[in-house]
Amino acid sequence: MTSELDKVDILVLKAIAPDAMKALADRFTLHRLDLAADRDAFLNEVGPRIRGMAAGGQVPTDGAMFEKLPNLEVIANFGVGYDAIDAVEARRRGIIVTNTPDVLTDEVADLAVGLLLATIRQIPQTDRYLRAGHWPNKGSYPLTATLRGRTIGILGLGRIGRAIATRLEGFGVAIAYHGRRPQPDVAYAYHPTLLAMAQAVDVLMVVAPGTAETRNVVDAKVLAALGPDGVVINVARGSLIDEVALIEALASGTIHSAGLDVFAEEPHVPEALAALDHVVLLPHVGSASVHTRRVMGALVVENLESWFAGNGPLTPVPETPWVAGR
Ligand code: 8YV
Repeated sequence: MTSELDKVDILVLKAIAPDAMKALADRFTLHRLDLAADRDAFLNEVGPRIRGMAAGGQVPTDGAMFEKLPNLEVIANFGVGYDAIDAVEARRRGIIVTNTPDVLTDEVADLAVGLLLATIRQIPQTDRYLRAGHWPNKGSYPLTATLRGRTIGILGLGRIGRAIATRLEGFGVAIAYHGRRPQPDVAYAYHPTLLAMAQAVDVLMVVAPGTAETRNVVDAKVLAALGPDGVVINVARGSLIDEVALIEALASGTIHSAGLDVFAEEPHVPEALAALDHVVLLPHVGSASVHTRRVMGALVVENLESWFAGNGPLTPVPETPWVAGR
């Protein structure tokens, strides 16, 4: 790599994939915020030198941080969701934001379908039953609910939502969706409101981005509309679901069960949720395979390299102040 790139100081908010960390260290001068004993003192010292950032891990990246990074040009986020970054404030300051779309779509869709099956057929619970030695003593595991005959409502038919829908077609279930607008190229039933969709389906698959508009959209009313056979699967962001209302709906039997890969206050999961045996809880692992984290990491590195080589960002987010071809 050129000596020009060697001079660029990059702030790393949290370690990303090992290959990417190595590639970043080879090409740039890295400053690890996650290893700093006193983050404010660290940012005061290195902040003015920082021109690029490798973001991720849900570390808040907002105006307060930008104040300490007056020469920041680009933020490359490790993940497709960039709700922890204030992209509008970044745009106001002329800072480019990139994310990692496409490279994780199939991985997250696979996990979503796995979580759906695990939740409805109680796969983790049956594993626990066997390991606890109950099979020889208590006999077969109690019969479970089924995917058969269900209608799946997808909240957010974006890249990942579509990949989930494509997989679910193979399971012979009916598919519906809700989003900002109907998508003319799909045959799935469109519902103009989330509540109307919840009334029409018995699985709610949450895949929409975490934004101010989607905060707590899955509320007590939506859960009640799903009904006692209702199953909620969330692979998006915890912020989309009113977690207190969800716990109440699960505890009271208002809905049947839930499979959650994301939570409101990660990595903290409410004890009341963990105490419920009919939910399946995962520690935010949607994209977490060695393969997919490697390609996500590579895209973070490529975005930073491309920017500092003068070729613009490769995968800018929609809010970012970049006009392709300028
Ligand atoms: C995270 C994710 O980025 O892509 C996303 O939006 O939620 C994940 O892939 C991952 O946890 C790394 O922070």
